[in-house]
Amino acid sequence: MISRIDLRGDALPEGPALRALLPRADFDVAAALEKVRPICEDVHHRGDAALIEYAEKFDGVRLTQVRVPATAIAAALTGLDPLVRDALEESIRRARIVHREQRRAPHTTQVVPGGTVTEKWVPVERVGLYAPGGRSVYPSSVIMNAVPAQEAGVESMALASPPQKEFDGLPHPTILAACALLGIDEVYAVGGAQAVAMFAYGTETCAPANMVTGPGNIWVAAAKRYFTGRIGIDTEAGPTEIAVLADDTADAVHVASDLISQAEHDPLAAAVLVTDSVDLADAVAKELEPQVAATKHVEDRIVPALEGRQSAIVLVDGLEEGLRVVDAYGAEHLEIQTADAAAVAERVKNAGAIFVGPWAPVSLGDYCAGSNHVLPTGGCACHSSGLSVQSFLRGIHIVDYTRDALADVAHHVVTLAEAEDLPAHGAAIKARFGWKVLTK
Ligand code: HSO
Ligand code: ZN
Repeated sequence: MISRIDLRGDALPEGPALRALLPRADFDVAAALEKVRPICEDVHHRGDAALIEYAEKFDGVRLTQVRVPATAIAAALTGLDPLVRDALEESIRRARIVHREQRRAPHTTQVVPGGTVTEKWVPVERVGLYAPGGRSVYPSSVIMNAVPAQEAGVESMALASPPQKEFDGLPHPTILAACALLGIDEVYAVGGAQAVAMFAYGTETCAPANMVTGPGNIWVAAAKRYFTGRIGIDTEAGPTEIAVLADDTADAVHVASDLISQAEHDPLAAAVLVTDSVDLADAVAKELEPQVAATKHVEDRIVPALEGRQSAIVLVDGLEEGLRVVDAYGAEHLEIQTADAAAVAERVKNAGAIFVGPWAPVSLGDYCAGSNHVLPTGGCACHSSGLSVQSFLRGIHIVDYTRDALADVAHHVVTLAEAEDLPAHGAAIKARFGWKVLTK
């Protein structure tokens, strides 16, 4: 079912050449960009009327208003299964424990006597969160987006999620209930690229936001790319990925179940096992069969995900090569199922999040580890991090120099200004000292 890539024998190539040998999904955001551009501009020009029209076109729902009434949010919480409520509350509690410790205090550096630079951290003022509907109704993702924003001190937060036919045009009730548990009372029944445009431009009912975060399909990713540079975004979330680096100490039953767990998200989801043990590779391949057959989303997601070109068992010569492969791949989620897993995890350079040993599967991180599950996909872990309090903060430098401290460095500033052919820059210094700069 799952393909095999055998990298044993010859020395592994470097960098991009190694990456080219590894599996990855096609997720062509650039092509989708052309399609979302007119939608975004339509929302810009026609506001709520455009949103209502798109709800009818894409979601098959006739809305009278885009804002979800407070009574509907409260009713969703009342109707929530108490066991789900308990679990969501525990997820929120653990996420808060971790994210609260990510807050940053201002820091002042004394550069020279009389000259300081203070870095202060200021939360983004208003954030729009996106929660997908349809196949991916994930209240856990509402938590993973809202908690870091709240812990960062974001004051204004709104959520958008597609209107659902079967719920009278409201977003899915568990999404609304999660909002209630998180204290989010500004919710819009708007989905797709049009939701990102609503937050970016604002409409009659929704004030514009400075930043949009949250997972979504390719249209949401394309809309985020369209607005990049105008508003902040988290990452363009692509299909979920799991890589497992395992040796012959790993339990094939666990490895197989973890691979399937992320394949369950999407037919384009990626499941990659990297191992130096042919026995483990064989055992996992064998174990996948009955486990896949026994689970729910077999035909629509898991089989296409595992059989797709984005998934594979990769055979390597030893752990060192395994580490090179997982670093080249830069998985969204990386499990280390080896002897001395913690020491191996220490050595990994590229991954969205690392799960160490037999008792920390990705599913734990998806819901209740306290870690964040909004993570870089598609190899973006090589340059970006997952969502955190830091994502919602801006560091601002405050520069404070005395006359003497400026006088002391003035000649260097003037020299550099002249070297860059920007004499007015130098003049701004000279003007403060009677147009004379003391040369040292
Ligand atoms: N594994 C997904 C998040 C998720 N899993 C939501 C279950 N629900 C991407 O990290
Ligand atoms: Zn998941």
